[in-house]
Amino acid sequence: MDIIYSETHRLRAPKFELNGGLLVPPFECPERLDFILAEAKARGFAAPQPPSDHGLAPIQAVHDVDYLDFLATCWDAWQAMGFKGEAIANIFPSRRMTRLAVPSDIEGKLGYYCLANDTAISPGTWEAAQGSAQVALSGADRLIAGQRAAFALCRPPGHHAAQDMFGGYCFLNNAGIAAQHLRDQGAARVAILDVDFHHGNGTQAMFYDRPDVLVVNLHGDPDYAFPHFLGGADERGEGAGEGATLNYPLPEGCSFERWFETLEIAVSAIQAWGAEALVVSLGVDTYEGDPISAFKLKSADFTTYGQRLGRFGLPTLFVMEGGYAVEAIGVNTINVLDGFAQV
Ligand code: OKP
Ligand code: ZN
Repeated sequence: MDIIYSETHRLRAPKFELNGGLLVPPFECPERLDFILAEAKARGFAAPQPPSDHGLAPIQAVHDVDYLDFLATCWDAWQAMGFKGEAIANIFPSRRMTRLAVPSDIEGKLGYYCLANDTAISPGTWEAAQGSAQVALSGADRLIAGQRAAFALCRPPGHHAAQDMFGGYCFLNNAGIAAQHLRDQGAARVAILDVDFHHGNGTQAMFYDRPDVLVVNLHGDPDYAFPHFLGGADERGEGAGEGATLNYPLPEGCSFERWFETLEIAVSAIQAWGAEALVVSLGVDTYEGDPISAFKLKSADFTTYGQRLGRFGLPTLFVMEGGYAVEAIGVNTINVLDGFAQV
């Protein structure tokens, strides 16, 4: 299985994350990918390959132009204000704040496009986000060329990013961009299976009214888990997309047995829907040792579900999302890919 990877991810290196009322070193850090690369090498995977440049057009196919322009200019505009720290949003268009115009002021813009103030914009963030999207696009190219599977080792992650929103460590929705690219290159029906602990609100929003991309999430129930305001079982798509969104919220402390039973249901639904290609939003923060999540998967369980996805038999693009137990992220991620490849 080809691994696609770009060094540009290192440009995403914020100093701070607002967590528990403190500015702490971000959970989503560059070292995450070092552990994954080291484990891939140790387990005999071929050296990672750089992405090819697809430009902005396939990104614009799912993200709004004004949002992309904001991401491209945010850091410079923030600095021009004379602010000394990283760009962290502090005001949002919440309920009863209904003036729809996008402010020209950068603090206003930042809040307008932000969904969670855990995510600081720092120098190099836009360049890294674009590189991450190119990794996903190049992974999709492998499926288009007829390969059975590919691993897009994306960073920053993407599944919380919507058409016009960043947050939850995400800026561009890599899985969504890849799914759209597969559609544009001839796949009639593409499914996205999001197994990250957190609900992929951005991916869901992006395809909510579309019948051609099925979005399936297994995640911590938003009642107790980030992102809190999307991911209920009753959200099933709208209009032409009715039925093409499926949500399986799961309880705190969820065991692998319960999780895997739910995966079986999700896989059956994807099969019945008739997907031609599968994009897996691969977050390994379902691990029992994850510092910010609440499921109980052990490292061996990642192999088991990788094997299950391998037996499923669809052309499959794995897109890296979360996973914050850095010392275990390599083993857990490669276990999924290895399990898949064993079948
Ligand atoms: C990104 B991905 C507040 C935590 C805020 C949320 C986690 C974002 C996860 N205590 N950060 O889905 O792995
Ligand atoms: Zn996550």
